[in-house]
Amino acid sequence: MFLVRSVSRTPVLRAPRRWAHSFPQLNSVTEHDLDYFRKILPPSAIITTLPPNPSPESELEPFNNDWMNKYHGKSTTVLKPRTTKEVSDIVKWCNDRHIGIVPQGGNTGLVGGSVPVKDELIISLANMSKVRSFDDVSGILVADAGCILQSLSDYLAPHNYVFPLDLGAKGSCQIGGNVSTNAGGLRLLRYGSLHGTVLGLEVVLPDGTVLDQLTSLRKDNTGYDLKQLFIGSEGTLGIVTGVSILTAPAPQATNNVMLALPKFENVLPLFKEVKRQLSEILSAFEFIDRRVYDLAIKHGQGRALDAEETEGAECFVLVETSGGNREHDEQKLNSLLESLMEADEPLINTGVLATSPAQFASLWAIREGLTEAVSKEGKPYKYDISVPLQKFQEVVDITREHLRSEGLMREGAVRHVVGYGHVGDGNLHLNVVADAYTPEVEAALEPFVYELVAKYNGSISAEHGIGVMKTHALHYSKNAVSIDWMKKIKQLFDPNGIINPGKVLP
Ligand code: FAD
Ligand code: 2HG
Ligand code: ZN
Repeated sequence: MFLVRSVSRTPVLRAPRRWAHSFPQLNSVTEHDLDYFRKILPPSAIITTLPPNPSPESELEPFNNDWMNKYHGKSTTVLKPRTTKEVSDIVKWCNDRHIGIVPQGGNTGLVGGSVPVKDELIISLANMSKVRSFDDVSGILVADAGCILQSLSDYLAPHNYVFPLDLGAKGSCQIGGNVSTNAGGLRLLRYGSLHGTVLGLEVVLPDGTVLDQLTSLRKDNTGYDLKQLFIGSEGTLGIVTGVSILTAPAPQATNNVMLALPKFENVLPLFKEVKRQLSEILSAFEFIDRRVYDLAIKHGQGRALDAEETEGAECFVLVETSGGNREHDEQKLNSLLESLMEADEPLINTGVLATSPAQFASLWAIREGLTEAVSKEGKPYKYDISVPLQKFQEVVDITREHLRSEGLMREGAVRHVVGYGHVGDGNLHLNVVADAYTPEVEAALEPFVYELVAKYNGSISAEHGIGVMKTHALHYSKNAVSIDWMKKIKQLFDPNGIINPGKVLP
């Protein structure tokens, strides 16, 4: 077992909590603004609770509340433009009138970035969902920002290409939202980050200007690469309306296997061995601790493994291979499993190899269903962190012990502290599942978790972003000079502070 010890608190990290982030002086949407929006949009593209024809509040609810139902906005109006020109006209109007705007994709973000802090206007990209072009020689896809990730994967399948990003929210999240959060997901190990695969963007800037950088070139070293600024800036610098992205040839064979490990200490030697033996065909290496596996099964995510397959397992690793030759790949995977099982001191108890597409999907359903499972179990506090791989379990155990010492590991407060994530990318999802979001639990977790991460020189946000949740904690992962330059860039692009106010920057 890991040594559970309390965290030494370095005074330099004890900056005061800055809950009240700077929020610019902005105006609310009025009937006068609606008169203008009605001139450029059809009635079906406007949802508003303002007179003279107010929609019921319930129609605004899905836009005002985030996926976790943790963050709540008070917007009166959602607009759903269909073209870049419409987005540009709306943004220009709002900039002139100093009206705050929240760009919204699928609203699956996990840091409160996609809903208003106050009553900002919501611009939903849902009506911009067309594929603009696809080149089946280069694999370059150009699509509207509102395309849903799953629909892009479905579009590519008959062309024998795959999207270089995959994540559990693929049925709702949009490519514009993915780019704006620089989503990592389940395929990063194989295809790398969006900073590499996105080739060009079309962005409506905060003054309404359209920045057209929708190039389809693999190589283009002509000056500053502005598109990189928008990848991961969470809608604080502009609204992404189009994306050009390099997709990948579909693998001819995919396999997966769920490995049950007797102890966490085996995960790292296992990762080394799996990489060594599978080399180029390894496409995912995902970690699931025992507690969260049990929650997934309890809440119906995937089919449970047999009791003898899970007995004595402290954690699981889902390994996926994707390659060009089925026979060759299966041979490699089988010989990996044989060598793991026959070792003098085996790193695994068992390995459950999918032998049909249904089993393949079921193993992935367990992993992809973890987020849903913890949400069904209670109210999750999510810490999406990068820490050295050796520290994964320690972070989970230390956090649990800390909550226990605070008297919070009890009914009515915290039910579970679990860990899962992308071992291959050094990204742990620490989830603290509570009965309710309360100031008491939050005060016990923050800045405790952030200090722990900083102690390991980690990142307080590996892939979900900062949103509204972590603005006050940005300094744990970025120094003062970096934050200062981020603020200067924000000021340059958005001097009136209208685009996604209150997000990312303290
Ligand atoms: P939204 O939630 O609508 O918005 C997210 C942010 O981007 C907001 O700040 C918003 O203002 C901004 N934004 C959205 N669209 C635009 C646009 N067109 N232009 C400018 N700004 C925009 N994340 C991962 O990284 N990896 C995962 O594996 C992963 N798995 C998930 C699994 C589940 C079940 C859920 C619920 C979430 C998961 N997420 C994951 C988080 C989330 O799905 C991603 O952050 C996703 O990229 C958000 O896309 P979206 O369209 O829902 O964006
Ligand atoms: C995942 O990897 C997502 O499944 C969500 O990034 C993580 O639920 C979470 O905390
Ligand atoms: Zn993740």
